[in-house]
Amino acid sequence: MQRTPLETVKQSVGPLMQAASSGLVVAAHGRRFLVRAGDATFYDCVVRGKRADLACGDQVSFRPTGDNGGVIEATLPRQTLLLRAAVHRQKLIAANLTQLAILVAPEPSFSDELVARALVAAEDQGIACLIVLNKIDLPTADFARQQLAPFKAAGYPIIEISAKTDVSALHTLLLGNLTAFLGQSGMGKSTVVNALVPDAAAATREISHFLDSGRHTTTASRLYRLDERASIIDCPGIQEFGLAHLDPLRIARGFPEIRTLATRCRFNDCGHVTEPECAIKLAVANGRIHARRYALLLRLLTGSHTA
Ligand SMILES: Nc1nc2c(ncn2[C@@H]2O[C@H](COP(=O)(O)OP(=O)(O)OP(=O)(O)O)[C@@H](O)[C@H]2O)c(=O)[nH]1
Ligand SMILES: [Mg+2]
Ligand SMILES: [Zn+2]
Repeated sequence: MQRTPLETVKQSVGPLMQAASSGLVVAAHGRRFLVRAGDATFYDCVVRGKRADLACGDQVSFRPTGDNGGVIEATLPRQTLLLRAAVHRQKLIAANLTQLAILVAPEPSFSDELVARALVAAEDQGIACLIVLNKIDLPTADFARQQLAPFKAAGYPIIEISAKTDVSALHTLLLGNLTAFLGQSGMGKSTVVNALVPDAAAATREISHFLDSGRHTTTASRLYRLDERASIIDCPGIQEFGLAHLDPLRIARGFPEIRTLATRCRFNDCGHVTEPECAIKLAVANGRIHARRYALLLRLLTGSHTA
């Protein structure tokens, strides 16, 4: 009897091999990934081969292996990829983000350079950015506001909240977006996410079980679905944000107010540092561009490339 090609394949693969499914990476920890399939079941997956360059938000094709395990076989093309990079090492933060919410707080103190770096990496990917000032219930909130003035001048939305009491100011901004909450440790990212996600406690239990960790500080990124129109990602705290994957021109373009004015520089490839007739240096001198933003640009152009 003649077999069709498909029957031949089935025969050689055998009955143990299950059909591939598609899913979304909802937690990433080292080489392990929690994947949510279309029917809302979770699979504890590994990646075939050596490379595990996947992140929360990635759409994948995987093959269930029984007992809720799976092997990821392919990643679908990404709309965006947020990453940080040292010279020989890069760390993926999240895939397919449409929005980045950088969380800062009056206490512990935050680094505006870290904020600037994260903004540049997101701008480079066309990801919309906003800054969330959390813990405005603290008496030191005004100092944090002053520290954010350069970003406000650059046009970034700054949303003020106190996650312990009210996060409603964030709701409408999340609609239609996959938003990651990123920032230094202790800024309140998980507190915000838990306040936004109705069943976060249950989801957190599910994922802590997966990661086998009961620690307070977040050790792995987690994606939560708010409803059919909005999902959010709680990221572990970061201390540094290397931009080694971006050349000086791309770093400068990551500053929207500089990007807009750079067309007026005498040279097309003006680096805004030593060149004559630079519209950016002129704008800094006359106050149109905030001096601190320019200082941050210079730091990013010459600064550390740790990730
Ligand atoms: N006063 C005050 N404290 C807050 C607020 N939001 C969060 N906190 C506190 O800040 C601390 C850190 O909060 P987390 O949500 O764990 O911070 P995180 O950014 O997730 O930290 P990592 O996971 O380590 O990156 C906790 O003790 C929270 O209770 C707030 O609006 N006001
Ligand atoms: Mg956390
Ligand atoms: Zn210039």
